[in-house]
Amino acid sequence: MRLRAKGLYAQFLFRIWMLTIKQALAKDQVGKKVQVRGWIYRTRSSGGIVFAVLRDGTGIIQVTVKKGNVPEPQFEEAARAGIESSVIVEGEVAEDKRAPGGYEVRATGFQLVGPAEAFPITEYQSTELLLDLRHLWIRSREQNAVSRIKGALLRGAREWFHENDYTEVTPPTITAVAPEGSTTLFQLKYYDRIAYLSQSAQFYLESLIFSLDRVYSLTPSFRAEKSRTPRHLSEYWHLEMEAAWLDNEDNMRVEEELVTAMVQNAVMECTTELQLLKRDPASLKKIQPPFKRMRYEEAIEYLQKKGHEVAWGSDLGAVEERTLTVDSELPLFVVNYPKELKPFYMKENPDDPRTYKNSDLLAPEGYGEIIGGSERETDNSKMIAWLEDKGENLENYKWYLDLRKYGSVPHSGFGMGIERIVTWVCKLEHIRDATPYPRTVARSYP
Ligand code: NSS
Repeated sequence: MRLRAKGLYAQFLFRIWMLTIKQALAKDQVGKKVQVRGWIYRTRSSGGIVFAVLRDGTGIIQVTVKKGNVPEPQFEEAARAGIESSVIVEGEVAEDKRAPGGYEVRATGFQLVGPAEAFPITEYQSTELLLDLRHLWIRSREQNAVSRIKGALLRGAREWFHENDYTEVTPPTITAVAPEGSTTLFQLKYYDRIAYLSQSAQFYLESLIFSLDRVYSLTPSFRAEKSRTPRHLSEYWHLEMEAAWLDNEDNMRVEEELVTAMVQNAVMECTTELQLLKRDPASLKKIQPPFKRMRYEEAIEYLQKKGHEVAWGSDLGAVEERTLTVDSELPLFVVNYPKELKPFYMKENPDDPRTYKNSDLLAPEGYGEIIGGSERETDNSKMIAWLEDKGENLENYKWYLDLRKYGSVPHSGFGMGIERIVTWVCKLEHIRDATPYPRTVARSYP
């Protein structure tokens, strides 16, 4: 509080502006007196000068603290301050080609706010250790970039939905239904009975279209995925939408437009962050509709030609999805899957009743499925037969089946795994790096 008050006082008296590092790196700051604050990212001293690189949420900047230019006790503090100490620096912005970003702050004042003990993360660390120290590793520049890109993708999505008259709604995450099958359910004791953590908000979104026409939600979804893979989390952020009067074709057009809006917003807001992660923004600028469509049947033929041992009815796993998209620059829709591979709520395809009117959207470069969507079945008798066959308790689905009884409409929707799209856009090897605190079979700490 005292520091804050002091800072404000200084700004008021001397018009020295507290800037974010991104702001301080702008050309028009050269020669101006500024304050920046953040954490020490790197530091070294040589011959009476401390070269510290400071980071905040927006970037990094070099600060030079020269003996004689700041009061002696402040110089000593600067020389002593280790990596991850939090500091406030006052000084003049100057151009320096050798500094990261091309500018530096030449300090006239230095305050050590929170000294840091020897930081436990050094340059080369095992993946396991970095996961144990996740609460500290999230400060890394890579993790910072991923979080900023994820934020930009979500902002792009919300803007698209807003412009297209969708209402954001807040479905529950404690439920009695299992839209995606009972094998991946997390069960919890809910007072005197059993409930589940939600796999998908879909059924609730379906109910809300009768009030709002077009809705979307962003919620955590939970899947007890027993196998360890680079694309499955036990808890992930699920962006789902549902709209009345939409058929499967319209649904795919929404997906194309939404993915494009998200990716282009990330390119616009986060070019530097993408480059830091070695993702060329130019490759993302090409993400524009229309995306290619391939029937499941064609996908199987293509995979067979490429030497995969698959037949009609085989599920497409990570390996098959990779083959389908490894050479493409655009996402690919695979449409009309066989019924036995997908859930009961999908609408039968009248052109080939062995299949559904559905689509999975696969990311380019072999990243695999990012969206699953479909037109919804409106015939209760078909859904009841399936649920009975699977031994589901129909009582839990009574409310859902009610929706078809009172003013049923053709409708469609889809769900996007946010960490899946982040993995692709950020060119990550493993989905766990697409979220600050990954939850997997092996890990619920920290
Ligand atoms: O199971 S989905 O394919 N489909 C649904 O849940 C529908 N009920 C959504 C809807 O129509 N409203 O999951 C949708 C997406 C899928 O394409 C992946 O991108 C992602 O959710 N997903 C996951 N991401 C990370 N980890 C796991 N385990 C995971 N499972 C699905």
